[in-house]
Amino acid sequence: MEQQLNQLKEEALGAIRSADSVRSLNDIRVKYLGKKGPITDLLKGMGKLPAEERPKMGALVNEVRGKVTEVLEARMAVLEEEAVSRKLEAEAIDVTLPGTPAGTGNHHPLTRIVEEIEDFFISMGYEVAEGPEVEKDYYNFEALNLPKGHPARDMQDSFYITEDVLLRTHTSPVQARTMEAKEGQPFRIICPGKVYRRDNDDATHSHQFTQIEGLVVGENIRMSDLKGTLDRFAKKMFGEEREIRLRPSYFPFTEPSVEMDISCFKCGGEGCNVCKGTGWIEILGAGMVHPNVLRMGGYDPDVMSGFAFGMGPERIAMLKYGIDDIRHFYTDDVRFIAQFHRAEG
Ligand code: FA5
Repeated sequence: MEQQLNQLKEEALGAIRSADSVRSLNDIRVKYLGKKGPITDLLKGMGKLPAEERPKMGALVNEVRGKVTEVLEARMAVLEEEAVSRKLEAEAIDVTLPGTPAGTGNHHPLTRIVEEIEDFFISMGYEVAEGPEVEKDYYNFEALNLPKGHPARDMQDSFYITEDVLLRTHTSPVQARTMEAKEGQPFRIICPGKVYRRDNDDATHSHQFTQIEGLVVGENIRMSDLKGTLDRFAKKMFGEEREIRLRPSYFPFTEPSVEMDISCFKCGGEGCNVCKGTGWIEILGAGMVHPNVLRMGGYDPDVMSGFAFGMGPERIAMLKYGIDDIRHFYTDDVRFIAQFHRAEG
């Protein structure tokens, strides 16, 4: 029996040494030390031994069981530690690796240009005014000296909602609304907003685009004030060395009316692809407020005068940033928008 025990011990210790996982070691524990294992069997068989041999054999079985348990527990500790470090290794995070940058948003180029223009006029004492995009025919046309049937209404193809209501075709109705609200007082306003026209979309036209309107009304407001204001504006937006020129034009709500060109910022006036060889680039329409418009707005044209201008910021942004198609502003391609990220001041 002693020999049997020693053999059993060697077998168990060998199995323990070669166990390579906590699970297989647990199986070994059950196999050798469990209730149905050989050691328990041996202990149970002790009763059959002669009484004088029992203490010796009991001690021997206990010794074998103690040894097997001790070695098994030591091996178990090693395997458990290995398992933990394997798990940690698998879950390890290298904090020295560079992080994934979180994408930050930035202003749309159109928003930037509108804000830049607003800031310039605010610095000159203008208030920002707003008006509805769904507008009465009266404010969009009639109050601007464009009665029903006036041929110049065809200059701006309109989206009518009812006979008297339409999507505004320009920001000029805010002129008429502001004059009504100011009740004869002098004022300066700038009005950015969306406008709508039945134009076919192409590289320079959109059926919905942005305009910025400016209007100054007061005593002794003269053409030279308009020219000085637009000159400062052109230099601020396109560089101090810019020249402006005013060409005669026609708008029903201004008299005289002009269109303003700036000297080409690419070639400096010599002629290039941006200015189509002319040296000049058209930027906006403007003029002295027509006496009829002042009168309809509640101002006496013999006492008060004013100047007005209107521009398309998409076209200005296209020129300033060299954008070749107006549709880029509306197709929301982040690759287009992201190009203006770093330029943001
Ligand atoms: C007007 O709308 C006048 N209300 C401007 C004005 C205001 C003149 C005050 C005098 C006094 P016009 O139709 O030219 O004018 O349009 C003004 C600007 O809007 C143009 O110079 C152009 O930059 C822009 N624009 C016109 N149509 C389109 C379009 N379909 N897509 C994009 N921009 C356009």
